[in-house]
Amino acid sequence: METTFLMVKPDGVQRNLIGDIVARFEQKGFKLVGAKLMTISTDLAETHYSEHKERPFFGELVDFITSGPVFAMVWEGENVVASARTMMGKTNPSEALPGTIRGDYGINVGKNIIHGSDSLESASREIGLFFDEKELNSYEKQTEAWIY
Ligand code: 3AN
Repeated sequence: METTFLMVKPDGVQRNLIGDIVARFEQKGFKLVGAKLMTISTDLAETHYSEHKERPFFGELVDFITSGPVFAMVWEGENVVASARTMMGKTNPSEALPGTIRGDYGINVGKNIIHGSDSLESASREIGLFFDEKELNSYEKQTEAWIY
């Protein structure tokens, strides 16, 4: 089974979207294995977004992601990395399809509500940046027999 790192960004927290976003992934059939509300330090933000260091919007991105609490999560399931990206919709909410999180709730590329790892490698890196091993829960769910 794959795991991925998802995070409701400060705009999603302020707009009361944590519950809706968690519900979408639960209802899809994925399993929540870790979650916490936290405020990201500048150091962590710069490390997390280091691949965008040279981009003109890097400063803005770091300021935004540290501007208020985020809801960090680890989800587990078959093909969860790619499925979560599909459920999130395109980076620019104006191009994201209705039915996706960004398509349903976003307008602006800077405030696009949710982050999700874009590959297995980034998932493993990002989970390690945001969570301690002991914060991740391994458990069985009865419903899995009806999902897989
Ligand atoms: P995604 O979050 O879909 O993986 P990336 O990795 O291309 O997208 O971008 C990381 C974050 O940088 C995005 N979530 C978005 O908030 C921000 N971003 C991307 N492009 C722009 C832009 N042109 N202006 C401001 N922020 C941007």
